[in-house]
Amino acid sequence: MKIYGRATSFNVQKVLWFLDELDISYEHIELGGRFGGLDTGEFARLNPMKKVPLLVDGDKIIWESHTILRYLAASYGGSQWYTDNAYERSLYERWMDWSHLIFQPAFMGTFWGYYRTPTSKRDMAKVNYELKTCLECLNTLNEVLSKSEYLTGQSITLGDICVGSVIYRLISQGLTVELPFNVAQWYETLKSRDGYKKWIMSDYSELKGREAY
Ligand SMILES: N[C@@H](CCC(=O)N[C@@H](CS)C(=O)NCC(=O)O)C(=O)O
Repeated sequence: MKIYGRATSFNVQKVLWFLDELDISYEHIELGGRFGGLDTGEFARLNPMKKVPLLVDGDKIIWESHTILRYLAASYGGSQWYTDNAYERSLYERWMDWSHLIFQPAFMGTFWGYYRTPTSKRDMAKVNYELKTCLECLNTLNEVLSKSEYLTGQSITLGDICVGSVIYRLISQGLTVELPFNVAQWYETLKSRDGYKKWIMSDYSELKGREAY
C-alpha cells in the first residue's frame, strides 16, 4: 500500500494516523508542497484533483481524505472501526462530515489567515471571525463530550480521528485558544495514542508565513 502526500498536510496526517491505528504496513511518499510533483501527468492520472492525500492499494486508487478513511475502515478495520449497520455508521460519519464542512474550514481560515500569512499581510479581523466559529465548535464538542469519553461513545471512531486531528494545530499555532474542560480531557486521551503523537503532533514550522502550498 502506498500513501502519497507531505506529512505537513493536515489531510494527509489523518490518514497516516489511521494507518498506524490499523497497524498496516505502507510506503509513505512525500509529495506536494515543497516536494512538488502534483502537476505531473502521471499524478493527474491517479488523482484528477492534483491533491494529496492519495492512497494506492494494489490496483485500487483512492483520493479525498475521508473517503480514504472510510475505505480503510471498511477494508481493514474489522468490527472495531466499521459496522455494516448503516445507522450505527452514521453516528460517527456525521462527525466526519461536520468536521470537513464546518470545523475544518473555520480552522483552515485561521491557519491560512494567521500562521501561513506573513505578519504584515495578516487580516486579523478575518482571522478572529474564523476563530470565533472554531470556539463555537469547541463549545459544542464540550457538551457532547460531557456524556461520553469519545464523540460517539466509549471507544474511538473515525469521527474522533477527523475532529481530533484539528485540535493540535488549532491550539499550537500561536492564537489564544483555551480548550473547554471535556475537550481538554478528550485531547489528552488522543495524545496518548502513538499515531496522534507521531503524525498529528509533528513539526509544521516550515509552513509559517508560507503562502504557497
Ligand atoms: N478535500 C481534500 C482536500 C485535499 C487538499 O486540498 N490537499 C492539499 C493539502 S491539505 C493539497 O494537496 N495541496 C497541494 C499541496 O500540498 O501542494 C481531502 O480531504 O483530501
